[in-house]
Amino acid sequence: MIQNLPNGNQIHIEDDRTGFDIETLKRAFSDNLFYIQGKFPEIATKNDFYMALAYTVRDRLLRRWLNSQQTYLKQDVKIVCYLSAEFLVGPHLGKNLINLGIADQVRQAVGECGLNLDDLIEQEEEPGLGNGGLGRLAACYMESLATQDIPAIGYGIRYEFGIFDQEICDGWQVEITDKWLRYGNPWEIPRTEASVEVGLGGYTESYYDEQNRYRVRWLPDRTIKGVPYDTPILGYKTNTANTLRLWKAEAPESFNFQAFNVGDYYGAVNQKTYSENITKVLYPNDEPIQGKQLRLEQQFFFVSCSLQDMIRIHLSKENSLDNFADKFAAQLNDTHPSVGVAELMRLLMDVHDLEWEQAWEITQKTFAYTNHTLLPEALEKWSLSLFGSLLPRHLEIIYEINHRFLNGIRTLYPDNPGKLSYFSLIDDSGEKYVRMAHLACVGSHAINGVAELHTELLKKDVLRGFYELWPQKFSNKTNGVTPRRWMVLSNPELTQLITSKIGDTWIKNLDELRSLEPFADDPAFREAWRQMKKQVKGRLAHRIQQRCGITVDPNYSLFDVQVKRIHEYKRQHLNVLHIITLYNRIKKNPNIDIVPRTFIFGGKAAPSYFMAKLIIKLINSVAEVVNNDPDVRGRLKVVFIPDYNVTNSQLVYPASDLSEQISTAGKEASGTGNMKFSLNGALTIGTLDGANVEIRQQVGEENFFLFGLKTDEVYQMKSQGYNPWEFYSSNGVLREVLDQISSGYFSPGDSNLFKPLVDSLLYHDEYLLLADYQSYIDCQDRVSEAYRDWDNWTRISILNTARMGKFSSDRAIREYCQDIWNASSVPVELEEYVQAKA
Ligand code: C3B
Repeated sequence: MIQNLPNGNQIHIEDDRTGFDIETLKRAFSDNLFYIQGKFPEIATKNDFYMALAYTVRDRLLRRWLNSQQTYLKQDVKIVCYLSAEFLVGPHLGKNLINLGIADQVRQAVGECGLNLDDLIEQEEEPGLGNGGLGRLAACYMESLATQDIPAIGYGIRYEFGIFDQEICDGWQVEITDKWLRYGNPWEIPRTEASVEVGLGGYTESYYDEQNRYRVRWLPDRTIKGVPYDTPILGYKTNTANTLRLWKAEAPESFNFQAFNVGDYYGAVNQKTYSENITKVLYPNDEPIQGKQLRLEQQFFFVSCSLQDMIRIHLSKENSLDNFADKFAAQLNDTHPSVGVAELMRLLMDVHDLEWEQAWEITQKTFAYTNHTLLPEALEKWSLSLFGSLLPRHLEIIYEINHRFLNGIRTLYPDNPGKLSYFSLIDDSGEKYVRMAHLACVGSHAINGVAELHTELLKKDVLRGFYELWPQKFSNKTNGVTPRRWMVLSNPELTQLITSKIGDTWIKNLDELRSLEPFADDPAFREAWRQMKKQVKGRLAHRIQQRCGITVDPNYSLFDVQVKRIHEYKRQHLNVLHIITLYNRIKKNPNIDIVPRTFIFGGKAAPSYFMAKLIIKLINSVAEVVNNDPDVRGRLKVVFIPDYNVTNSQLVYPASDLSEQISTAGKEASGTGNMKFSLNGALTIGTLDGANVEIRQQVGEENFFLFGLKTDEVYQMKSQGYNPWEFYSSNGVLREVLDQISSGYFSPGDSNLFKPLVDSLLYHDEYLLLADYQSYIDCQDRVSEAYRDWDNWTRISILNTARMGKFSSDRAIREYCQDIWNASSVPVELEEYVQAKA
């Protein structure tokens, strides 16, 4: 901080809330412990120390945040609004230290206070406000937006309970409520003054306004208050800090007076509980939940709050909404916020008096839609009766959008009722539904998939008609991940090794990793890389020992890792078939020369997804047998890491040798874990699915273990009437594995336990495990052979990291900014707040 002296000179003063000096940090830390936590060191808990440090860091964020917001207010900027029902941001403390560039100072400062920084970082409860890939992508994108100085707001839901904590009991998943707010959240600031009201239910009526224009108004029968909670999202080594604004539902101010007056105390409390329910809990499915009213209420609630907020911000700077779309870009993260199309129309017409045509132009120019899935069952739809009873005005608007849209279709395809029912926003083939993807497509000026293959399949299949109609709306935006969290924070050893050779500018410009390539041929560098990998694997081995009581060998064993949500299409059970195959080889020939492997799994199953939960049980049951069989002599180990989340994943990616990306071709939209592994030097075994295709292109075919059917072969096999039984009966090794599972070999005393799983493979096998089995096993044998040549494996590992620059979320965000959002950088200058007047 600079202070002016009376004589006009200036002196440098370290401010306790902004300074980076060690002494200043120590003073601020003690101060916060005393004045915020109300503790002195002797009685402070670890959490008190964590909180004191978090506030110390938050103060330093606030300065940048307020400067950023001030800059956006003063300047003519376009703001990117990322609308997402999920933001899986991960713990803040460590990340903010990296982005502020003060990790070393703070480590020293707390060290001098007798504390260990890593212990304090570990205290943080991560905000699990997402299920998996989609929510985590939103978090990476917020970080990259800030890093590239793009004004942005992330709009979402402040769930009181995030994704459940997973415990494993007797091999089964048990779900525990995630009480992440229990000890307070130092990173958020409630902004009660910016609360908004959201209606639900009721009816609509038409009227004529003073100018005798026909108007409609919505008279909801319930009102919910939305209170924003803001969390600053700081960019890496820049002054920009953007806002993650999450909405909490509360009862409106006025809710209880009347009820209290008539003595209906319970009725009043009931209404309060009802309101607060809306943001109570995250739905723990990574596919949509059909027909749950509360879920639709959540979606509408946060979208309406956010759009009202955007309009308020706009009108605080401008006197008309005419140029709204020039000042805001709203990205729909999947269809979850797509009811926003109807809500923005309503706000513009019913509340702000615009005519349909202008409102529609603004709406289409504002919104863009990202699709994240190809699973047909995952396309969101809401029954007309539910939708209409909750959002009667929005249903009218959707009918009108549909009417106008289908008029256009009728002109384009005369006498073609098939086209009308194909395109309609209303599915009326049976019970009637609102099709949210159609609403999103029609209401947006841009539509994108999240990997090249995925976008092609959208155009060819899922959204084919829309592509034929509006080819110019479609583009691909391959996902990316932030190297700050997934390399610098998670893997300091790797970061240091890379930086020792090529400097540290790669952290903001990931393409520079390419300059690492020549070092792949440098024996000394390879040795250093190997040592680094060993050290990082040792850290995970230690954690596995602590958490699971299983001893694994970080030095000679190949760490073969599959971490992601448990899903049949992701085929964790194919991985298990391979483990059993290796186990059987050992049982037949205990002295067989086999490459030691540690199979590591992690991931949550949706609580109502029976098959996924059975897969978890199978993994743990196989682990029990394999880990304890003396014939195996520790050469194979199977580990299921409980409660896979952002925090745990940061230990896992760096320690992996082999990344399992083995979904059925055409099912995984992109994947982003695949990128985190490869950036950390793991080699990939994978199908030609999602972003695997592009990863393979980048790292080189010879450095990627490819197996399995291609997308068109999958389609072909299915259309020819796939019969898994043929693979079962013609492959003795596979048959033995499946028979073993059915016979109860891994479930002593309950031979029927895994019958549903085996039956599903033998009689349906929707995801073609049996068809891909042999190809997978052969490929895994090539992996083992490759791993025997450590030196060459290391070379390939280095090349993997060096060639992954494309998968930075910075690149993805640049593409969105250019092609979809028309948004640009707005650098933020730090202003001095303390200015003594001369
Ligand atoms: C996921 C997809 O399953 C992944 O392939 C993809 O990488 C990510 O989104 C991010 O694009 N996804 C998800 O996590 N939840 C959904 N409801 C749909 C897709």
